[in-house]
Amino acid sequence: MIVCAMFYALYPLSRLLERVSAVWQKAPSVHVNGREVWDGGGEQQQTGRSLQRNSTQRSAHRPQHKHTHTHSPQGTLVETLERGQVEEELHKTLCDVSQMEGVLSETPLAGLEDTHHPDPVKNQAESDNITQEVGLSPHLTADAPTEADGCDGAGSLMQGCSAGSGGAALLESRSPVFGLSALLSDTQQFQMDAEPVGWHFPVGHGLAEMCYCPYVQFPDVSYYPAFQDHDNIEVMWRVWEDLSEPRSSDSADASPVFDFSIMSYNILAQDLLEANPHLYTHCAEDVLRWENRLQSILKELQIWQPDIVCLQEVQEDHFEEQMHPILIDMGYTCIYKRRTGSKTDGCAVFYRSERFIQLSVSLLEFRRSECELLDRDNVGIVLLLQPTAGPNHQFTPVCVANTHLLFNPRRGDVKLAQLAIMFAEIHSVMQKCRSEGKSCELILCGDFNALPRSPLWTLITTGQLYYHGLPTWMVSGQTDLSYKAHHNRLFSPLWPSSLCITDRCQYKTDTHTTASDGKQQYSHEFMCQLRFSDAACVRPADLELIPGVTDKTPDPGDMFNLRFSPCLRHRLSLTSAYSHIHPETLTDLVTTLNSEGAAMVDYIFYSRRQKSRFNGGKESSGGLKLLARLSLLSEAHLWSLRGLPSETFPSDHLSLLVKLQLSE
Ligand code: KL2
Repeated sequence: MIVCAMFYALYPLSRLLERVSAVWQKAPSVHVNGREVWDGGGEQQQTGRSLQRNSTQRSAHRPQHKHTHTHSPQGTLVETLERGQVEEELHKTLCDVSQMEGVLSETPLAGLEDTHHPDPVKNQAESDNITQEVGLSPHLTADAPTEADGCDGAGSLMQGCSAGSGGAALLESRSPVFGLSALLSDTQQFQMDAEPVGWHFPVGHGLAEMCYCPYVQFPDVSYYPAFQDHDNIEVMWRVWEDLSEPRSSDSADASPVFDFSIMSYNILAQDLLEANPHLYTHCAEDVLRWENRLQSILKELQIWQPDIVCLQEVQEDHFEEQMHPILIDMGYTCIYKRRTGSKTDGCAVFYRSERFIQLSVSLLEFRRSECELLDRDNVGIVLLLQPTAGPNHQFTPVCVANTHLLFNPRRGDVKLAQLAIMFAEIHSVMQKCRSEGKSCELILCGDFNALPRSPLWTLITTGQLYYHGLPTWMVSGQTDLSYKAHHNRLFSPLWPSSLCITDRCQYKTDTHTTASDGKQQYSHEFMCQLRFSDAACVRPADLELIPGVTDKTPDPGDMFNLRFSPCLRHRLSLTSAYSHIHPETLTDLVTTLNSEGAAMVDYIFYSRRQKSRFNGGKESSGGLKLLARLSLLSEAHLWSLRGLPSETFPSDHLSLLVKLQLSE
């Protein structure tokens, strides 16, 4: 017995000492923002929520690192840890270790294998808690109270401003390569003599050079010193993915092109952050402070210099007092639309005045007094921009649309109606453009509060959605409410005809256009409406009577279906610029993360240049081509960076940034 007890008491202690000595000998770790980073693989069942606790615990025990921000020549944000700080850290951590030894000698039999927390009893209790919470916590919760009614009180602002500089040249792309064995290895690795595996990170010029990090430090050894044998390790988490194809030597390919970049970014309104503190329990106070977040948001804009910026959750006072003056100085024209009712945030679009001329702007409110369904305060902006080019070239205008659809996961019906209004306005703007004989391209950005492959996403990307009997909670895919006995389902018509929007997501009043030859052209929708009008039902006397065909009695069922079929459609042919799966690791990529979960809900959709069947599969002229996109991260990677918001990423969403090419 005594021998047994001695073994249990001394074994963990010896493990600890071994680790300390191993770390002293050789244990440089991966650092981001001057802090060690969890690589997402140490404990198989570890979730974001448990990680968040680790990081909180750690920050309570350790002094904040001082770190410096540097900009690489490409404007890439990199942060470097200084060696002196590391050594200071080392000293402090050793003190932690000796304290821990004291605790362990008092409670030798409890929580021996777990070195996360100095107090093993507390540790056990916490991990139970975590498991429970993870099991019970819904991915996302309904927001009925926060999305409550309110009276209209829209604030909008449009401002012109001076010119700024153009977009940066396309960076050479290289995706990060992660050593899988490093992800799966455990702390035993520190005792091995063999050459350890590590991570490779793209760094430096064009991200082509690789930085080799020989060791990865896991959360369960996070009490141990952070020691580096390099002066600096620069780690870059988001890299440019180059999607451009080499240009062929064809004469057709020599046509002029207009390259530009566009960003979509939900910057997390401070009022919403403060209204939902339970979503940010994993964050240090500092990263939640608006002044700090604003600086990081502006820095991101300065680094990437997007030609067009579509923001969501922009708080009105922050926009007017802080962002707008700075953005004007940066050379942007700014358009802002606040949400209606008592909501204090809204959508904004900024574009470089030097690169685009504004042809039209529509500020949309989705709350409609005539329609009971549309009682929410979300808004959208639809712009028509003319790219500025040399005197000899005229590129087609680009319609830029930005929105933040309703969050409430249960109200897919409202989301679809809001999207239909957006589509109807876009269609109207593009039709107007086409009626002047020009073609028109489209970029639709925003936070759609819907997951990839959800019915709402399917409608956007395929142009149609058969929804008959679909439960409303299923529309966005945000949460699974199938366990509920009763749920509302979607049936035709989705909204009353008083909204004047058809099931093709077009305004009913968009009856005709004037073609370039001056002839009036009536839309199919318009003609269908007239089908059973009195004038149309006057049957010429000599017309042969064929019941159901040439008689004048319409079939009521037919009439109903004609006006609103159980299928929503649109003809905007949109493609998502981002894939929702990492091409190498096949993990889900996310655009938002908080204490309750992570998901992809933000998108940049664009009208893609079509391949023509008639010219040997080559791309037809016109249309947008995706050149590059700034890579996204998986949930595990984001948690390894302490979740969102963080010092590196100032919102609970990541920015989406793509480079597109317009050809004549
Ligand atoms: O998911 V969002 O966050 O696109 O990042 O959009 C909404 C939510 C935003 C505007 O309504 O506020 C957030 N639980 C969690 N998040 C909420 C809730 C809620 N009940 N209500 C609003 N939001």
